[in-house]
Amino acid sequence: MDVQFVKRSSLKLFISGILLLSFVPMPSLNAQVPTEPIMVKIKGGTYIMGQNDGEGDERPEHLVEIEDFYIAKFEITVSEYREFCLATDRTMPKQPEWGWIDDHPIINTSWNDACDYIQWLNKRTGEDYRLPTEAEFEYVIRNGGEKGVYPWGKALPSNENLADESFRAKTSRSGIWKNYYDGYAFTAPVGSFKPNKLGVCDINGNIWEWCSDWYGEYSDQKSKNPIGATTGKHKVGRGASYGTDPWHSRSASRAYVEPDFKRPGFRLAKDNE
Ligand SMILES: [Ca+2]
Ligand SMILES: [Ca+2]
Repeated sequence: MDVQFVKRSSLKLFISGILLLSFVPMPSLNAQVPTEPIMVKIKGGTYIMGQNDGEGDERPEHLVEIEDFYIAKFEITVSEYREFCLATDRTMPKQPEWGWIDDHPIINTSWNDACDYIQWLNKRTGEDYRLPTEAEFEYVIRNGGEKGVYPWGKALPSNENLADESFRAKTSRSGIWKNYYDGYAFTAPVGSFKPNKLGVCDINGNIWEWCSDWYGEYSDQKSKNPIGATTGKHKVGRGASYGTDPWHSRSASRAYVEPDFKRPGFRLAKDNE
């Protein structure tokens, strides 16, 4: 074949390639497929929710029946939340003092932020993610409804990032788990510790997390898949964090804040696979 012809053909191909590329729409960040969480199937059951000798709002202990559901193995990470912010032109929450680290849990989100994230993810994936209910959350903390003050029994915790000696060393705070060394003064990469008996990580440590419920009083009646008060002023937050002392790390411990309060993180749940 004539060398000049080959050269000219290659040049033509090259130029038409460039022209073609300039007309093919490049995928934007909006078109990227969002990262979806790894979900763990939780087998339902009946358990005793609350703690009669805890805080007043943990009384009365009452029976709750939970149907099978799915919960995310990990808290939503900084990088997952950043995808959402980039795709929706939203600013990230207030950066914590240790900075944004991709595989750490997102923090400083409001309940409304969490709902916006879920709405975006559902729209993009066609899935039906939601926040866990408070009753589901306690069920998972309790390894599927086990009794007891702490999910790890009476010994020191072994698989959660709590207010440990490294937290005291950094902050001089005294409300800590004495003689417990988990190695993280602040947040840890999600899944740094062994999962609980249900296969879920950081459910009672690292950061505290939003539940779907309006905060309300417990009733002594048995309930099935309770979803909290019908309305209210505060939303429920659950699970201990890197800054939580022993009293507030109890399985039944409840927190409640206004839905635009920006501090917790969150994880997703789902009814079906
Ligand atoms: Ca810690
Ligand atoms: Ca957590």
